[in-house]
Amino acid sequence: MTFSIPFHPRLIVLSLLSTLLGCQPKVEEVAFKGPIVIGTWNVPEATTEAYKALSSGGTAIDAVEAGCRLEEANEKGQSIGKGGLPDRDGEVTLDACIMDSHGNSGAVVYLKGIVHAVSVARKVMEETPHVMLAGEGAKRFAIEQGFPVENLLTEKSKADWEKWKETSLYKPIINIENHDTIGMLAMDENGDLSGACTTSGLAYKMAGRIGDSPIIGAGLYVDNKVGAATATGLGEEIVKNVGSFLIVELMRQGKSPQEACEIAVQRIVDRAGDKAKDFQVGFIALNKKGEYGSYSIHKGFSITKHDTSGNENIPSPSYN
Ligand code: SD4
Repeated sequence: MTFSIPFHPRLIVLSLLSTLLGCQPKVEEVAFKGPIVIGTWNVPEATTEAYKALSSGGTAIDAVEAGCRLEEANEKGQSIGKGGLPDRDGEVTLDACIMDSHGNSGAVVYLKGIVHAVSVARKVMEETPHVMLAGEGAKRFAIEQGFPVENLLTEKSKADWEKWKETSLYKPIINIENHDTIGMLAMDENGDLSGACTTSGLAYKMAGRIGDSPIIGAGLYVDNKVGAATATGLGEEIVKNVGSFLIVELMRQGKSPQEACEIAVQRIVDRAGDKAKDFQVGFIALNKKGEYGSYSIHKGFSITKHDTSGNENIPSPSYN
């Protein structure tokens, strides 16, 4: 399945100009320019927030940070930021990363007590010589940067964890809700790409567990010459195939974002075999022309896209 490119007003202007000048370019020769933002799952408020940044001349990196921040602050989302479900010891720990159009990246893992993990990741990228900070060090750095410390465990998530302890059965559930870890990709008016991914990880994970979301190449990858990809689902399976990097490399070889997402899912299914019945992985991708795609192992995944034609949640095609 291939999604079509929205017919951007700039293309019309370029086409009219070139007709007047007597040289009609082929549409494919004209690079599509943003703004466009896509996000994993049904996140219309986050894409609206990101698009607001893009349409007021903001950069793609500002847009993805703004969109992710909105979900991190949303206490109802139990997979991200404040209100995230805890690990099996009752600790909410956050993982996030961000990558800009120059190939810079920053990440935090096992971050406790700070809501806006994505912004701490951006600070790691911009203010330190490193790409990733973990645990206590990440928290100390966030406090130095002026981030407030908060209790991230809400009453609802605490009650759910206490209920879970009655059985203590660890079994990540496919599409537990229609809204989960957020990965966002954006192209700004200059045609530059950026991405971000933020999560509280899998509910009731072992203390110290890190998934794909903060790992550059697994949960997110951006190459401003080619495109960008991000992931959601069972991180252990995404890491093993370096999913987001794979998708960008496939786009580099000429695959569309849709084809690249499908091949990456197929790769995971081929490796995992029968076990793939029991876990979900979903990818979204955006290329330099503004074409996008999404694919998951199981039904129920979706992509939210905001471009000049509006804000839309689109069910993702899937392998099963
Ligand atoms: C993780 N990929 O920590 C994340 C979880 C997730 O939808 O995406 N849930 O493995």
